[in-house]
Amino acid sequence: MTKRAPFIVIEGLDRSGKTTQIETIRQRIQNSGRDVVCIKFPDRATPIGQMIDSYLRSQSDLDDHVVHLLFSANRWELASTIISYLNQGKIVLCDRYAFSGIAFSVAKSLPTEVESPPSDLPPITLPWARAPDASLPAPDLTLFLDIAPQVARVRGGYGEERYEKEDLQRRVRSVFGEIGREMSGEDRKWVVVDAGLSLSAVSQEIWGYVEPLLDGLDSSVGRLWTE
Ligand code: DGP
Repeated sequence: MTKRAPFIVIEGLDRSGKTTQIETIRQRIQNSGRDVVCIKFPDRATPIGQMIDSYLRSQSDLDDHVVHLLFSANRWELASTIISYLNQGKIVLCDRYAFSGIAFSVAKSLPTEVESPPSDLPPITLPWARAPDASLPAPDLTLFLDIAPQVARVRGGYGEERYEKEDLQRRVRSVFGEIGREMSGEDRKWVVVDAGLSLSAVSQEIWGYVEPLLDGLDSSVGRLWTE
């Protein structure tokens, strides 16, 4: 049986250096002679992605539950493409995935220092947030680039988008921590990388996790949260 390629996800807070690291890994994989495809979520090019883009740039307002389902639908739009790349032997490097979906949506429902107006709708909990993404293609490795929000802010400042605020990023980080505790196990499919280190130290550490997967896997692509 021919092997399939690995599915590798990079997660992290805004300004954690994901984009730079993904480009470095992409080049190293390519230099090793393998095929690699980069995917980024949200994919703002699809019709659903355009709704998300307008929301993120505060050009439209949507209920948090609706936004959550749009982000999930955006991932489902590309689910079969991801599986087909992997089966063709193309390594998929993915910038954000379902874990960002959970982290950002649950974080918005956590209590804040400033009291928010009461809502008729229930807060978004972890099990509720996970449900629409269950059965999506499961990554073989997720690298979480961890950085303290105050360090990320100093690095280059947050931009103009809706979620780029230190207080929210702090809550997002704590939900990522919870997801990480659930996901970490013997299989090393979830790895926390200290993104506060130098670019070269971070990319060297990442490469140590990526390299063993490059020759492919015998198993078929897994499904998220089905066991
Ligand atoms: P990026 O293009 O990586 O800067 O992501 C845009 C913003 O969208 C960023 O603040 C993180 C947020 N985000 C990414 N994925 C999701 C998701 O699935 N759900 C929610 N609510 N936010 C997300």
